[in-house]
Amino acid sequence: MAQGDQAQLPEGPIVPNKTKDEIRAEPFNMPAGFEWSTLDVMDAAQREELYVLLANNYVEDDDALFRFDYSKEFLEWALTPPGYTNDLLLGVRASKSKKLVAFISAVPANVRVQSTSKLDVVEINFLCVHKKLRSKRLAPVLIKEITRRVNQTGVFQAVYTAGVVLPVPVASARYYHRSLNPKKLVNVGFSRISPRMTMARMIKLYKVATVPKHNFVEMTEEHIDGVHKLLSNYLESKFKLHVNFTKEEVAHWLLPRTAVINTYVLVDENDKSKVTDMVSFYHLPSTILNSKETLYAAYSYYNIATSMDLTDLMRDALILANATGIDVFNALNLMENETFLTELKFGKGDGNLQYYVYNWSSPTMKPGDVGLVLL
Ligand code: MYA
Repeated sequence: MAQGDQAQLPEGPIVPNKTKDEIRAEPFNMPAGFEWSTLDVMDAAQREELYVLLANNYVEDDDALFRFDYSKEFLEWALTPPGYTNDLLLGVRASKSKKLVAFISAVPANVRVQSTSKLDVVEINFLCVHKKLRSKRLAPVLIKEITRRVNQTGVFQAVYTAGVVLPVPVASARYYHRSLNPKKLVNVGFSRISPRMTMARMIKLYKVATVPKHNFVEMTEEHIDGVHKLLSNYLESKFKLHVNFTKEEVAHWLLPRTAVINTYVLVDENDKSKVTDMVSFYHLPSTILNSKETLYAAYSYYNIATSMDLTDLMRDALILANATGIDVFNALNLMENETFLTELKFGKGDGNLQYYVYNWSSPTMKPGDVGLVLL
């Protein structure tokens, strides 16, 4: 049955799980001249190869003005969470030159989807085919092969996001952008000066304070338990689609890494082990294609306010993010983000980001039901 028919099915798998014998044992054939190659991103040379492939060939905006420029440190973070394996960091090389020309990744996670509280999945990301090899149906082979490899680990569902509409999204979210460096954003074509606005007024409009209002501190190992409790309770009580993080995963995904992920916490004055509020954002710059300069962007990750209003917390998030030297702060209209976007002067972006759960029938959800941020 095609994924497109899932709306009529009850919640659950579309195609039943396979037994080991039913899963093809050998890799799918590559077109002549290409071969499979798993990547070890902890190896600096291989990480560099992946970086170069993505920096030159990964996602661009519709007008081809910008292309994502995931840093090497970011790729290491994104691809090595607890339980990852090189077998699912799947590359394709040209057989002769050994040049890396395509890639797709799967890393393990456990999610809630609607009434299914615990489902082992992989998160699929970084599907990329070199520009010179486009439209040769390499992508479907990569997808089939990663599916086979994931199935061999006993997992039959996956979550992923894409700008394009494929069969069948479970939710559709929209990016919003908060200018922090309006002059640069206008100069590089990211923003426009609207009628009746001047650059001077724009700079004033988007200026943020230099010091946060609340006493946020950078997350350290001593906050892992507190963050795990706060985040798990929050996600479980509010959203229909979210990750069930282990403590090890909280440590991996949220402990600060320079120019990759920032996390700040507020602890209870009377019980220092209790984290009451958290702010987090990750760094994903883009190459500005006509100038080869870089647009520095932070993306809202997981933000939770219990001792203050969420808008108040996000005002501090903007101040903390601005201090890291970014040009723009981006957020999807997921989770409770709609409550602060207007007041904090976010502008609506152009494209949608579609959320998918592979091989799982599920009623569609509003963006506010989604508590999952994929990188
Ligand atoms: S989303 C990011 C995707 N990457 C980019 O946008 C980077 C720039 N673009 C490229 O590198 C290429 O254009 C790509 C397609 C690689 C996207 N997701 O080989 P082709 C279908 C799924 O001739 P190319 C992310 O990483 C298209 O509908 N399918 O095309 C999440 C057509 O199929 P069909 C896509 O342009 C990825 C077929 O490919 C996407 O050379 C989740 C054409 O193939 C897309 N984003 O290469 C993947 N774009 O004919 C699914 C196009 O049927 C995972 N296509 O319409 C599924 C779960 C797997 C694990 C399951 C485990 C249980």
